[in-house]
Amino acid sequence: MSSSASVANENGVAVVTIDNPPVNALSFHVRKPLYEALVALRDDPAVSAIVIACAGRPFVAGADITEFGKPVEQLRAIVALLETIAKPTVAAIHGTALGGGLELALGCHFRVADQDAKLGLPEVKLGLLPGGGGTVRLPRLVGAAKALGMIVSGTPISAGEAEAAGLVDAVLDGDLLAEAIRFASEMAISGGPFIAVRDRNDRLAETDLAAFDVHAADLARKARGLEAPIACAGAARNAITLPFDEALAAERRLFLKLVAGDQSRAQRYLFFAEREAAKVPGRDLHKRKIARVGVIGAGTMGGGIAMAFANGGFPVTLLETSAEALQRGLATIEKNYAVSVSRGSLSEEAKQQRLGLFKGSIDYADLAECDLIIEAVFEDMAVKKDVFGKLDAVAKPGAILATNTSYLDVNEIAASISRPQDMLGMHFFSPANVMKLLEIVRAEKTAPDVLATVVDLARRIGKAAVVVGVCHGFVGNRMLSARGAENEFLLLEGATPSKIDKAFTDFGWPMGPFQMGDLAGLDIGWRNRKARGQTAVIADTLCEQGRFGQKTGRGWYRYESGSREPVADPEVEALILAKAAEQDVEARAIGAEEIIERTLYPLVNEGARILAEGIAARASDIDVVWANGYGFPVGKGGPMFWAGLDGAARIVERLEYWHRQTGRAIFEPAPLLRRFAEKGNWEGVVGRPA
Ligand code: 3H9
Repeated sequence: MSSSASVANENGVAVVTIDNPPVNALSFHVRKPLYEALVALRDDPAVSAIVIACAGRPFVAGADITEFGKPVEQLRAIVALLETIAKPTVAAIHGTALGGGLELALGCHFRVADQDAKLGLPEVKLGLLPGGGGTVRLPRLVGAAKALGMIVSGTPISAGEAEAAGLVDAVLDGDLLAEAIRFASEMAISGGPFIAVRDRNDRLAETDLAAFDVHAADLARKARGLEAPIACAGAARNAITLPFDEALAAERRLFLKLVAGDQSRAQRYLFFAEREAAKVPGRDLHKRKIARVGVIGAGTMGGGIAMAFANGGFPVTLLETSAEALQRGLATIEKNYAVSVSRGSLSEEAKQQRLGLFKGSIDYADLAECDLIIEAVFEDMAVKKDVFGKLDAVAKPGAILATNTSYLDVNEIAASISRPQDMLGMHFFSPANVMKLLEIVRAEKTAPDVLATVVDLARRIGKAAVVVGVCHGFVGNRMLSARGAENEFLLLEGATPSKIDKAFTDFGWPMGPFQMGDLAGLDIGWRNRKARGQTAVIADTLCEQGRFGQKTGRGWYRYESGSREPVADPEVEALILAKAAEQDVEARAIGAEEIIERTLYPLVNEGARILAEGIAARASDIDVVWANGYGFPVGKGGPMFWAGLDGAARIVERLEYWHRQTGRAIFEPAPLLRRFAEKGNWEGVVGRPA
């Protein structure tokens, strides 16, 4: 018997244990012995019941994602085999049962779980649908509506919720395996009947198909060009309308189509890219202990950062300059948690628990007990240096000091304190308690163990962390500038904000640059431009007119009172025409393709420069930044992955074309991009970091 799937006999109950670290993925070397073991146990008269359990941290976390593209048929065969077994079969679930792992459990007659278990079908996040029968079996247990929500969102549910929905038969206290064996033994003694999930049709019969279709259509609208959510909904519908075997065959066809497609390839790439980004030099070093976190500034950013840590279970000291500002900040935090409670995403108990982790202060001395202190004060070098001077005086030796800056030179701040080795940048994205991206800015003198500690900590609070070097705007905002550099020219030449935004949403972005500008506030960019001595003829005029975006009800668009829906504004269009006339620019029709070429190709180009400079260690790190912080469509993998899909040679050719047309440096192809075009992939061009 293979060590990856072993069998023990406990008084007639066979226990099959899958042991395939780190997450018990159903790799080929697990599937084969598992199948063989189940055949033997089915035919063994000495076995009265079978428990499937897992060693290590989770139950099975799914099919082995690295094996896609190779035959995966056996998982379906294992589940089908389970359904031919006449004796009771029980899945004992601890940790997570995800994807193919939950599908394996759905092949069993019963599922028992410990209190902390989570169950889900996250395949949609990999651009797939559950391909091991999940779309056909889950609705039979939890009902079509609940299954649709789980399959299309990919979000796992807790053991308690699974029990209430009928997915789990019992949530067990104590030693899960011992209790699962007892459960299986009792079932064997009861004599059954043991009905396979495929034969349980009562929940399906209750389905309101019209309501299902309304819900599915709503989900399809939100899919923004992604194929997987639509395929997921279609497969769940088949479970209601088709006989079991036909629905199963349709699921298989859909799975094979998706797994061979570019979108799933991109999303699987991003899955591994996020994990790769955490692999930084020094990651095996001893990490500094972080028991309490300090946050300076209780405004939108500081409050969000403090919540992100409290959500991860860390006690937080929140510092402000006055009792009033502190009270305001704490009240906002409480209000934010209350909104989560009212939406049902947080329990009242959890809210109280999180609020209990906050300690407010207006005295820097209180930060002395913190192991990590993050300042989130006004974005101004002198103000930041002043804060760090005070921190330097009170922080305990070895405490990590971080600045949450979007643009400022972290080396310069580090040079102003006595312990630059303990300092780095932590660039959170607003709202910091929601947005997944965290750019961790490594300064010249940041100690390797400080970097490793913060990367590890970031994962513990659920962030997608990417280490970046010091430059203006780091990876994300620097590339964002490149993306927006042509916006004003496009407008002057005849495009409108709505037209450009539509080209972006058609591409798969959640919103275009003008809508995003209105949401973020146009005054931020204006202030930034003024500080750098730059101008933008149209955007500057809008700001001079007090049009700062949604917050003033007018920006690139108009907003009806209380609405966030952008409405094209003839005043803005007139302003654009007037500015074009002033500059003698003749309007012409500008198509979506040109818009993409002049905005997204410079984005890729800047990414190549960033790679060449070592500001990002890998092309995939850049993609993690863009997919998690800026809404780059995940089905295209991020700008650098997309450059490969769209053809780097073509991008270089078009950049050269626009360079010839405009003479603008933004279009001059980066040498690394040219090499990528020749070699065909970034790995061959930049290699992997040390
Ligand atoms: C599926 O099941 C399809 C079926 O429906 C149909 C088939 C016919 N495969 O995330 P972590 C690696 S699709 C291979 O850092 P955590 C991961 O890369 C699958 N490798 O740990 C990492 O490697 P490394 C549906 C996998 O504790 C290491 O394990 N299932 C897989 O933070 C540790 O991972 C999913 O989508 C895998 N399935 O989180 C679940 N999963 O150390 C995907 C992980 O070299 N997995 N690895 O960097 C997860 O969501 C998280 O890994 C999990 C643990 C929550 C399980």
